[in-house]
Amino acid sequence: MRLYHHPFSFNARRAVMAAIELGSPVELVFVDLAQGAQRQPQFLELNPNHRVPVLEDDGFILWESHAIMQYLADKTPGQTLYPIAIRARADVNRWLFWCAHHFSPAVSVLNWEHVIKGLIGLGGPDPGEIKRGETLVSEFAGVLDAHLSGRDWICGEAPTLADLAIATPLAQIEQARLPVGQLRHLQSWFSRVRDLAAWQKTRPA
Ligand SMILES: N[C@@H](CCC(=O)N[C@@H](CS)C(=O)NCC(=O)O)C(=O)O
Repeated sequence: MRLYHHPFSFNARRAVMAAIELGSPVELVFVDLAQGAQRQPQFLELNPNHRVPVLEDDGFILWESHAIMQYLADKTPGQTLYPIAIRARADVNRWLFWCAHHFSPAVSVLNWEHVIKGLIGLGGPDPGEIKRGETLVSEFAGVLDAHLSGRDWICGEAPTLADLAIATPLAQIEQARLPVGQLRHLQSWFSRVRDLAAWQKTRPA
């Protein structure tokens, strides 16, 4: 299997982390986003949305990071990251959708304003966007923090796809000035995720 990624993409990172934790036999293929490789015809054939990650498995092409995580887990006999029991699986799915629809987009606003715009020379942060991003992140991170009170992991007693998916947008926690410093349950959980081998192995150089 080939997994197209970029080391600075938190969307790609969650798929790469899942592959590592699951022991999936993937070959990582670097897509040079800074040079616009994702808009070249060859890549657009894989993903017309011009985004990483993309998984290629013997002619089957899959994009969307959360779907890739689920697929890799489903291909792995005996794995524990994505429970089989219907309610346990629904719980993980709930947090994966929450990540895709609420948490990641909220964090992306502040990542864009505080980190990416500067890197690609698009000028300073927009105060209106920062306020919008801070409001969104505070709201959703607050939900996560309350959920993590008395829990080590988001679903059940051990890490699942939910922990991997939701942690990667926090990678730039300081540079993106995410307003989560006071959220102590979230902070302790995030330090547990940072101890996972997959987190260490996917740290951008
Ligand atoms: N919903 C998608 C989002 C993927 C995404 O936005 N990837 C970004 C990198 S973090 C990308 O490839 N951007 C390149 C572009 O927009 O041209 C997923 O979860 O896979």
